[in-house]
Amino acid sequence: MERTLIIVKPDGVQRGLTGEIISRFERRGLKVVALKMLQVDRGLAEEHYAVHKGRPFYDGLIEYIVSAPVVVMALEGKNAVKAARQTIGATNPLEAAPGTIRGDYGMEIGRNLIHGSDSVENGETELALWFSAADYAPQERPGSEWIYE
Ligand code: D4T
Repeated sequence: MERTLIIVKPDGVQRGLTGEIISRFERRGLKVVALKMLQVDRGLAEEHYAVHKGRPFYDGLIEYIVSAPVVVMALEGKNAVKAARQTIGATNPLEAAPGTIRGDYGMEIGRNLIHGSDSVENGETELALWFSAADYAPQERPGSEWIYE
């Protein structure tokens, strides 16, 4: 089983889309194993987006992430990283397929509603940044044989 980090960004929370977003992952078969709401401080935002430092959109991206609370979660499942990225859609909502979260709810790259880890390795690093071991509530769920063969 893999884990991936998902952040419902400030626009997603303020637009009341948190429940809709979580339920899309749940209905697909991904399991929420950690979940919290927080106001992100600048240090955490800068660490999370360190790879983008120096790019023209970086300052705006940091301002956006610290502008209002986010909801952050760890999702678990087989190929969770790939499955979650597919459910999220392309980075630019105008290029995201209809049926994806960004394709259904987004209009601009700078308000793209949600973050999902882009590789297993980055997922592990990001999860360690946002959650500690005590935040996890791993569970066995009945019926997983109807999601995975
Ligand atoms: P995140 O990291 O938010 O899940 O987005 P992606 O993984 O899909 O895309 P990314 O890392 O390339 O970009 C991170 C974040 O920066 C914003 N962004 C990106 C932006 O505002 N303008 C841009 O030109 C790019 C490339 C959107 C997502």
